[in-house]
Amino acid sequence: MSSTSSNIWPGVIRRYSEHLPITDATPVITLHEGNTPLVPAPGFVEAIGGKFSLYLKCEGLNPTCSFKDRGMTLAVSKAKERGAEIVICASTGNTSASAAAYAARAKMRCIVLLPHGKIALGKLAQALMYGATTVAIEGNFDQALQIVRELGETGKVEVVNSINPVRIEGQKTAAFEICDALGDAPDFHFLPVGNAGNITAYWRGYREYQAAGKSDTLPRMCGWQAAGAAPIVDGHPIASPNTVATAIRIGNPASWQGAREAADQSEGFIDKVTDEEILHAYKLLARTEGIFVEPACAAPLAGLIKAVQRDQIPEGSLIAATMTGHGLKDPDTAIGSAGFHPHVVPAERDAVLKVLGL
Ligand code: AN7
Repeated sequence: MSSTSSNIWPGVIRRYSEHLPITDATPVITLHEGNTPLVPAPGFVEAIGGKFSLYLKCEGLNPTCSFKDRGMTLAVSKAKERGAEIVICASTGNTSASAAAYAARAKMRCIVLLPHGKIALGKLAQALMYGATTVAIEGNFDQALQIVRELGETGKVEVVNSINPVRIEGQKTAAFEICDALGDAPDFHFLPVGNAGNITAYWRGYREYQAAGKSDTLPRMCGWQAAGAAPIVDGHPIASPNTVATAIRIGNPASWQGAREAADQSEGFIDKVTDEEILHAYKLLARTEGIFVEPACAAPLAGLIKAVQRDQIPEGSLIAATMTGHGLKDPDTAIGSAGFHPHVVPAERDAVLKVLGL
């Protein structure tokens, strides 16, 4: 079967090539990322007393189970085009998993700098399995990113953090997919904010699609940080950020300005929620919809609960929310949060019936 007659989803670079900075000379390094489902979540909306439609962009269904694959396919393809041999990133986990996978696919070496002891287990497993060289930093993400910036200046390595502008270009394709699925942009877009690349990317994507005549409206961009790591909301960098949502444990976001512009230009906002609120929304989503996301994704869901309480969402609104990473990324938080207290019984039918009260 020739590639033109194939029905295989080609990945975001080939699907949205006219909107991306590539040429015929760009080698396309893809794991056929993108095309993730936009899942209605009426059970969650009912549980929180909302009167609107909520659609979840389930980015945990990308090849490495997070949204990072959209930007990484482009970052690694462009690095390969330039002849780079080594890619490097700092990461709270998902960027490292994605960089390691695409580097393996591109036959490149990958180095990842991780905040020691603060990486969810699934993400670490991915970086190790894909063969990345992992360096554990006795410090946080912001410190690791500073080191990566300095290593990038040596010219020996290609930085694939979102300070590399092509990462943002790739990530904007999620906004295109949402418009393609809904027929237009939603009224609101909720998402978690850490290093702030993704909110910057979505806003760019929505604006470019409108400018290209492929959508008519623009959403209000509503970003959510964790209270212990909310530099944009608090108005200053946080030296020692902390939150159960380790993915967004970031105190000095690289795309701070992009996030501010997205919120301000779209008449949206950036706000914060506590870890307790995050863990409540995390479990509520799993139990009302059968959708298991990692804790960072629950920040915008907890935010939605807050927005309903504050009466900020007009009746009948259409809201999209990005579920940035899969729940299996962080099994420790899941088990700790749901509680594991097995009923240990003899291997007998009656014992099982008895313990179940049936
Ligand atoms: C699941 O992997 O920064 O605001 O190093 O993994 O674009 O940073 C991850 C961020 C949200 C925040 N949800 O996105 C990294 C990293 C999940 C994430 C974010 C991240 P940005």
